[in-house]
This record gives sequence, C-alpha cells and structure tokens, in this order.
Amino acid sequence: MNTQKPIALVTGATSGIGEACALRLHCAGYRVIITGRNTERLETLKAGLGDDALALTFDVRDREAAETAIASLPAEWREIEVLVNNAGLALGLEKEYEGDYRDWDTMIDTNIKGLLYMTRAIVPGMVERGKGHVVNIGSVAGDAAYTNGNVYCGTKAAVKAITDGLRIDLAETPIRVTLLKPGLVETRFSEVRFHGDTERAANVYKGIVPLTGDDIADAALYAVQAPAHVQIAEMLILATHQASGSVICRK
Ligand code: NDP
Ligand code: 8X3
Repeated sequence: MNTQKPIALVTGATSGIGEACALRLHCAGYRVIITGRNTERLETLKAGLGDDALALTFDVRDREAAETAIASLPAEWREIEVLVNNAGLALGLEKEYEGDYRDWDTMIDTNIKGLLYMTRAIVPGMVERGKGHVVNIGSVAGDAAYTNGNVYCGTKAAVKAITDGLRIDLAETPIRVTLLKPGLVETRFSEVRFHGDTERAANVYKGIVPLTGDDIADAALYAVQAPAHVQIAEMLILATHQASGSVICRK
C-alpha cells in the first residue's frame, strides 16, 4: 500500500454512483475506503482495487456502527481527505397521503441522518488537519418536488440545506463542501425505489439516454481536483433531454 496517497471514503460504494466514484478516485491516485452494507459486493470491488482499498461494512443508519467503524480505522487509513456521502435511496412513488411510513423512515434515516452521522464522524479530523473535501450527493429532486416524489424530494432538499450549512460552518477553514445534484442516472436506484419491480424500473429510463454513475463520478472528481482556492459549491447534472425533476422529453 502506498501511504503517500491521499484517502477518500465513499459510502454506498457497492453500486451505481458510489461504486463509480470509488473507481474514479482510485484511478486518480486515491486510496479508497469503500463502505456499504453488502460485504460480498464490497470484497469483490476491493479485490479489483488491491492494497489501496479498504472495505468497511456498516449501515449508515446505525450511528454507533458508523462511529465505531471510523474510530477503529487502522492508523494508516485515518487521515481521510475526501468524504463522498453517497449512500441513499428512494422508496415508493405514490401520493404523500397514501405513502408507506416505513419507506419514509428508511429514506429519512438513510438520506439525512446517515449523511449527518458520517459527516459528524469524519469532518472533525479534516478540521484538525486543515485539509479535506466533503462531496454530498443530493438530487434534482431536492430543487423542487415532482409528482409523487414528496418524501424523497424532501430528504434531498434537506441534503441541500445541510450541505449549505456545513459549507457555512467550514468557511473559516480550508475544507471545501460540494453538493452534486444528479438527474436521471441509470443504476439500481429505480429497482430499489419500486421494491424490486425491474420492469417498472426499466420504464424510468425508456426513451431518454440517462446519465451513468461515471458521469456523476466525473463531476465529483472535477470538484475534488479543482485548485485549492476553488470551491465547487453545487452542480446540477442532467441528461440532455431532462430539464428539471418533472420535465423529461422521451422519444
Ligand atoms: P444504487 O441503488 O445503485 O446505490 C445506492 C447505494 O447506497 C448502494 O451501494 C446501497 O447499498 C447504498 N445504501 C443504501 N442504503 C444504505 C444504508 N442504509 N447504509 C449503507 N449503504 C446504503 O443507487 P444510486 O447509485 O443511483 O444512488 C446513490 C445516491 O445517488 C443516492 O443518494 C441517490 O439518492 C442519489 N441519486 C440518484 C439518482 C439516480 O437517478 N440514480 C439521481 C440523483 C441522486 P446496498 O446495496 O447495501 O443497498
Ligand atoms: C434521483 C433523480 O429524478 O428520480 O434523485 O428523483 S429522480
């Protein structure tokens, strides 16, 4: 392992945008801490990355598990320079007054509270060392609610406010904070949203060329590699035929 290389930690690295970010950061010369709930997928990813990767299995909703995982990092993996808060999900697409409260709890606990737990566990070290970059994965869904998006959109609006708050609180430090707001990205996202209904999930990407996880990883890397005096505060990244969370032109 090359301990001269900077360290990046990516949550939800087992799939989609998180996996793409981990791979891009690794290619760009980072040692990567890949985290998620699925040990088998993490180990497969780690096998492809070699010594410059460390896998940590925990659920971001479990504050104690997240804190313990970070506190028990080996000395040579402690100085995390980039945190990508990516783990998240949508569950359900129905009217708010007909929604499933269990789906709401999971989205709120993962997208908002999980992101906060990771931030609280890692950012103090960045402040102490005077070096760091937090990249939060928000969404176009946080800019404005769309039909039946209600609670998911609410969680991503919260991610926007929480990211702005962190940037304000860190303004006196060299630590930078970036919010990425992707539109339609073809990952496992819709399959998860529709509780495993792959046909319904596939329809989300019909008639439009969606973004890929790599497109979002490119944006993350651009922000991270910007000169130290440049803070990419926010990026909205849409497919060419998507204009907002609600306006999608399918052909
Ligand atoms: P995927 O479903 O492909 O990936 C989600 C990742 O988050 C998986 O690695 C998943 O792991 C992990 N995850 C979910 N819940 C938890 C948890 N409680 N603890 C730890 N890890 C967890 O979807 P995407 O890559 O598309 O989603 C990544 C992020 O991007 C999310 O925050 C999503 O809201 C956001 N986003 C996605 C867009 C899209 O169109 N795809 C657009 C805008 C934003 P596991 O396998 O264990 O579930
Ligand atoms: C994911 C993008 O438009 O499906 O956040 O909500 S969208």
